[in-house]
Amino acid sequence: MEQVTLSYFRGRGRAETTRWMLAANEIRFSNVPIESPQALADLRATAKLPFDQMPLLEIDGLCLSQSSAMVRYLARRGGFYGSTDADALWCDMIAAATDDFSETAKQAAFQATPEAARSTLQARFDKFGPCFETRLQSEGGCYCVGGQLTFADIVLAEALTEYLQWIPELLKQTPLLAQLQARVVAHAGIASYLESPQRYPIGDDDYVVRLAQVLQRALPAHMPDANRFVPG
Ligand SMILES: N[C@@H](CCC(=O)N[C@@H](CS)C(=O)NCC(=O)O)C(=O)O
Repeated sequence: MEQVTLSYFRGRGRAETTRWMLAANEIRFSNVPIESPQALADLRATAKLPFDQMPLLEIDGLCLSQSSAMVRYLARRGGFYGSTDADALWCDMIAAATDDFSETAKQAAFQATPEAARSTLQARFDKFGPCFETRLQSEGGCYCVGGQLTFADIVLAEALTEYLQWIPELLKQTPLLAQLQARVVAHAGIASYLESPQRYPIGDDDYVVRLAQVLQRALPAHMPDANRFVPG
């Protein structure tokens, strides 16, 4: 049986939505952590990265690049793209808005202080949260599209889960979003993934440093010796 592998840093980052979608499909996979500039150079030398970027998902004899393409491939594979063209369009629109919303969570560990991260996250939630809540309300309350679980719910719940780790009381005023997040994390495949050793911890300073080291790029300016990994 084919091994499904996901090559990325040892962390959630831009690979996490793909992990949730693999879990929703109950597809077993292995994380392949890329932990040094040489490991990244070796991966690039395989020509499996068409844009020289991670993550890389290897599945069904294919090398998938771009996390949004991975999520949609897995949505089609598992029937998480709604039932009609209009459903698919709404899935795409909600997932794209979720990309805008979740980027702030991906950047949170790079902020100078936890307070700065929380305040940026709260402002972003204040912009998008009511829109997502309204959408859920207009769809009957349970799911974002067509009364069934789609990848839009899964990526939105993944983003909300990140936000909640920073601001536990975030969803007090948006009960439908709170219920959606709880419903998705209770999905059998996703719940099992979240309890597994494959689920990495939330990004912290160590993660930020490891990422800069692998990419040989500058650290956030508030960190000591911010250019320590930049080749001279
Ligand atoms: N839109 C892409 C972004 C991928 C991306 O920026 N990957 C980073 C690591 S998180 C990377 O490989 N950077 C190295 C580079 O761009 O050369 C996705 O979501 O997959």
